[in-house]
Amino acid sequence: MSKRALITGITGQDGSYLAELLLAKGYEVHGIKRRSSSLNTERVDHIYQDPQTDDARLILHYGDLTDSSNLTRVLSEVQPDEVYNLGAQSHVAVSFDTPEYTADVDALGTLRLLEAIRFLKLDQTTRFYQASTSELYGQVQQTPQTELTPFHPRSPYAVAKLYAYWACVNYREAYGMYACNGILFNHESPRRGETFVTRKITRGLSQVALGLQDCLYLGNLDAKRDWGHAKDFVEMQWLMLQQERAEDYVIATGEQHSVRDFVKWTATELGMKLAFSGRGTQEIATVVAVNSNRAPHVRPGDVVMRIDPRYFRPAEVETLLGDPTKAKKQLGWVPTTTPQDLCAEMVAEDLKIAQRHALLREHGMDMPVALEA
Ligand code: NDP
Ligand code: GDR
Repeated sequence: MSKRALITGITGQDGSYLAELLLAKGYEVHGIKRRSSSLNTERVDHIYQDPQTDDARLILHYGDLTDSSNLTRVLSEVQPDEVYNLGAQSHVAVSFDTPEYTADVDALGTLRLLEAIRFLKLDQTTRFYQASTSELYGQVQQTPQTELTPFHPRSPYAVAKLYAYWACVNYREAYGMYACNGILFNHESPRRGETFVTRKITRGLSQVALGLQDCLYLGNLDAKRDWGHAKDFVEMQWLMLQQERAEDYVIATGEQHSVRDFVKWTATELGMKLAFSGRGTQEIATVVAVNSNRAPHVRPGDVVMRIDPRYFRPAEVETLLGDPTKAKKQLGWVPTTTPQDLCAEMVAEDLKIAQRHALLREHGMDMPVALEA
């Protein structure tokens, strides 16, 4: 009999890669999707199977982490061997605007799931993965960060995730549940949401290169992150649930770069050489040389990046660097993608999207390009 998994957040970046991985391993995969006014299944459309067919192995259920009765019903119907709780209001900056909602989904949503598992007496059979985060370290107490580094969350998002982290540990200790926290550092891909910084940069500068946008506006360029590839990271989520004992693991590349570095790599991929000048909110990036085959709409002297203070956060996480030694030893973790290769892959995909937009524009079939990011 094939294993059955339930993924919250299946329509997100990680959910879509994890669903692919589990389907390839022969699982029956159930996912919870939210009702929205426009379609929100774009990331899983390519693996969607018609529910009318008898052997459909990807089944989507409407639901929401704020709705206990829904979660209980779906869990009761599915009786999963493994639950991956990836659903979340996952944007740190947005959590300052919607702190209560973020706590409801990210903190209480996790508790609702754990409690539903217990209520349905699935706690001795169902394994649980919690999408914990390097944001827990916040104002870092020690570098690099390990499973033992103290937490100091710096946003409503991180505070909510801290609650979820401890709820997961508590259900393991109190009820003997197989429940793991994956403390994952930033991971990106061409499927990354458009408002996270890496994707915003690769998408924005691709549009600048093709004349669809004049300039990219960013916030804190000095922030440093440990960026890996989402595809690599979801495999570790699965592996954490295949061990003899439930434990918590840091997953990171062990390499750190700044947002400014990511802007430079992206520009290089697009055939632009940039010079950064000015300080703080006055900093700009000017094109000093350009390959006009790759960035036909850009000229030397163009300012392609400026700072918009709106993108600074009330409390910033300045620097994160993970130490994945435990995952390397126990899970055989080896990151396969360098951050520069990750950037190149993201640029290649965003350039294709920008080229489609440019082509439509050329033929008078202009499609509005989503602006706020
Ligand atoms: P995304 O933002 O891409 O996906 C989030 C998913 O959660 C989407 O499917 C979204 O649905 C769903 N969701 C949002 N609100 C609710 C809700 N109220 N009820 C049910 N589902 C909801 O995130 P990622 O894939 O990048 O991240 C996956 C998880 O890992 C998240 O919990 C995130 O906080 C955590 N994490 C991510 C890291 C990263 O670098 N990517 C690092 C560490 C942790 P919809 O599509 O409808 O919006
Ligand atoms: P993060 O990712 O907050 O680390 O959370 P994000 O890409 O949003 O920010 C990374 C850093 O870049 C700085 N920054 C900007 N960020 C955004 N979004 N937009 C900008 O214009 C901009 N300019 C500079 C930020 O200030 C920050 O320092 C992500 C999410 O996926 C979380 O869910 C996850 O838990 C963590 O990664 C690990």
